[in-house]
Amino acid sequence: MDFTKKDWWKRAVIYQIYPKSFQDSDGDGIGDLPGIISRLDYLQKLGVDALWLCPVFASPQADNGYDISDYRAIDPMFGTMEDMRALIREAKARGIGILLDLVLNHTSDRHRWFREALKGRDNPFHDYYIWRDGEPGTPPNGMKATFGGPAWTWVPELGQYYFHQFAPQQPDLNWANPKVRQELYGVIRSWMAEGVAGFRLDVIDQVGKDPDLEVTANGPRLLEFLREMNRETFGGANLVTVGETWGANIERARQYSAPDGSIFSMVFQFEQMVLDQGPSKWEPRPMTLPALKKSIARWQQGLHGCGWNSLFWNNHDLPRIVSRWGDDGACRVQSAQALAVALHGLQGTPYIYQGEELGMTNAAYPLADLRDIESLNAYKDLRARGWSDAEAMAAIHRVGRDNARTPMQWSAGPNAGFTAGTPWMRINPNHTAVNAEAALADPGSVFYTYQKLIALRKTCPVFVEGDFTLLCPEDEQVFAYVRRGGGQALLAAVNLSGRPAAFPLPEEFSGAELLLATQGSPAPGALRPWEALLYCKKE
Ligand code: TEU
Repeated sequence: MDFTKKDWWKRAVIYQIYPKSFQDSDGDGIGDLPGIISRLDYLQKLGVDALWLCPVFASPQADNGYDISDYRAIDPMFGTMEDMRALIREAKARGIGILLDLVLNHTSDRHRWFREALKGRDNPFHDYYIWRDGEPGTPPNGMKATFGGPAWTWVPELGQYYFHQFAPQQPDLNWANPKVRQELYGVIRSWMAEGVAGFRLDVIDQVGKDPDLEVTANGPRLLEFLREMNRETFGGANLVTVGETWGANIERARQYSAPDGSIFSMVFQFEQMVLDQGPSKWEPRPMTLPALKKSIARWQQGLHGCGWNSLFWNNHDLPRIVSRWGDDGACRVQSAQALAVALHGLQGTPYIYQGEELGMTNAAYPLADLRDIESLNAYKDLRARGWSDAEAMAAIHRVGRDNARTPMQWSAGPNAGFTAGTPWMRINPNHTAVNAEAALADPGSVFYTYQKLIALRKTCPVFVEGDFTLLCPEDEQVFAYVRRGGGQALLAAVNLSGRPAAFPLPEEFSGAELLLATQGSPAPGALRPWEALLYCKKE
């Protein structure tokens, strides 16, 4: 990718790496930066333009790096600053940029700022965090932490509570304090000086919070803070910036990703990914294809020309898509391919989460093999609420974050080629069949569908520029849409079910070029189970 071109990220495909689970190089059972360097050729072959690394900064790992104790240091488990510089350099040599994951909403409770803050109310760092006076046992209000329990933790020595949206080990920073903001901007500038291609900003729509009003996302001062951050750091630097914004609606997303570049390049929003979530993430509700299509269509049309979206089915917080909305049994390959095509035909910047290009699946591990703080706390909570062991485990197996975090499956060999030591997290036993080596050797594999989709985005302008019209919105099996722009029209027709589906090719595409077909020559008027087709024609 030519990173000097304006808005290069609109043409990019980004690959997300969970460094702990990608590739170990030194046998300690934990993935590391030299391990990533050793796999750059694989990533170049896939064709991706940038890598988003989940946090690799110094961290006690209460939340696998989303609890940072030093924003300017690499955690020794991942390597050194020199390793990071080598990764940036080696990736760049292959046309690949590096995105760092900045967690600016909170720090670790081991961060020097928080250790200082605990020393007294008059310590200069005290006001870096959010404190309220109170009495033990009576938190300022009833706000709950995402990972269970109250969002307020009592510090007897200070006679105060501090606020944490996530675990108690992740105290929220006080963005209302201008010194905090300046510290963080300094961090961003120091990483820009290292030559990164951009940043993913963790839960960034929460930094304008007002805990007294019980407001976290989209708080009263949010836009002011985000615009200031932009002006003082990456604004005008032609980097890619991705704001993780769980709480964004379309109107908000237009502001966060405004084409004037005043905040971020793009949003990373979850409306589609929570359609099957009930009252809590552990309590599902049915999701229908028409509902999914309607939501996607709203966002496609709502941001066209006035904002920019991320396209993803997976990340490190979500279960594997092939297990979730595909078929991870007999039709694993076909359904992974169908889901890939359905997503990569859309407007936005596609993200591939490590192993998605192999069709990696969920892993139903016993409690002892789970590692995620969220799942481990949820198990206790759900049991305390009267759920049986089987019910709690079924929920965790269905949506737990550990599903995404099992080590990358490179080969059928010992530990899937991930480590020569003992892996920090158990490896999915299906690595004997599902692995990169096997995928690379099979022209019909999921890997090559992704490779082709990435290449198409680079050669056909309609992928980047086209508008969006949904076809057959009520059809419960077929996801089909037409996009027009850049002198081309694109038709995507995907059967997202395991049954054959009727699909008459729209007349105007009868002579069009077949760009991609996942199951050989298309059958007239129909789509095979999980079949996906892309047609393109000149306009
Ligand atoms: O996630 C934001 C977030 O809101 C999630 O914690 C979400 O609620 C949860 O995953 C649902 O299961 C980001 C990171 O992506 C996540 O890994 C971190 O744990 C979290 O922030 C805290 O930094």
